[in-house]
Amino acid sequence: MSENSFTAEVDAKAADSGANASAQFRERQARTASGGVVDHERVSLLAGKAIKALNDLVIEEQVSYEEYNALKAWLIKVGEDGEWPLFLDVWLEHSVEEVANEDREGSKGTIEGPYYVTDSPEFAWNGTIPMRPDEPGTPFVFKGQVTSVSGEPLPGAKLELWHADNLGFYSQFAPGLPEWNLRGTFVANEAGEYEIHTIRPAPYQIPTEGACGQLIEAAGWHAWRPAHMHFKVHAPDHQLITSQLYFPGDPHNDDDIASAVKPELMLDPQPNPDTEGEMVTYNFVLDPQR
Ligand code: MBD
Ligand code: FE
Repeated sequence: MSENSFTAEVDAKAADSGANASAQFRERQARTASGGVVDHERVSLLAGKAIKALNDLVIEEQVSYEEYNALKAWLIKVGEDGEWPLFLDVWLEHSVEEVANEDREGSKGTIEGPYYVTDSPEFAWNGTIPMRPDEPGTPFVFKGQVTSVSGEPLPGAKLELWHADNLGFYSQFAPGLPEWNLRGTFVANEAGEYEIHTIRPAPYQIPTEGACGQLIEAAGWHAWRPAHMHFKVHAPDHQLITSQLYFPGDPHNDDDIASAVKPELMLDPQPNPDTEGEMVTYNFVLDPQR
């Protein structure tokens, strides 16, 4: 394969991710009980404040018609590219997560991002996440225990894990990957333990050719999230935790474009003494339902 056709393939994959994220979100939202209904008073308060904040900004910064029309064109393109989930999860979700988890004890959480899919294939407490036979990347063993804040183990806790491949692509969003590649649900054993075999994900770059990429380039920002693995951990009578874990030494741990890195979420991988690759222990502590 020539260098150019490789670039074209990568771009084509990136271009599809936004549209897929919008379609997936729409479906999931339709399945929720409330259908996403917010009461009139909150809509009036929040929409009113948001509109006022933007008007204040226009006056304060003396926004020109040229700038206003550039904004209009860009907002239209965000929708056309299906990049509203990407835009919102990168630049807003971290504050929503902060508010939502203010009072929680136990492990820290962070944002979900645009690439979660429900109902991934289920496995026992120790197993290999679905991957291609020749999946590129450093083999990575992730083990630990789920406990309650009281210290009591939580047998049968479920860990949903999803992450990008060695090129930074997510299955079901970038085309050409098996449906459940690098996505799985693992059920902790009697002691609340799990041991999951996977590969180390690559850093994630916001697609450059979509509206979000266009904004990043126009502003002269960088487009990177550090390499990360996503988790949802649940156990009966406990609060669900949505989290991401990161790898020391990643150049973007300190300037994640999605502002989702926290010191508590840094892994400490070590060479695996038993086989090729690395291993790490990370425990999840869940807050009881209140
Ligand atoms: C990702 O992989 C991600 O986790 C977030 C939050 C935003 C964009 C891509
Ligand atoms: Fe991600």
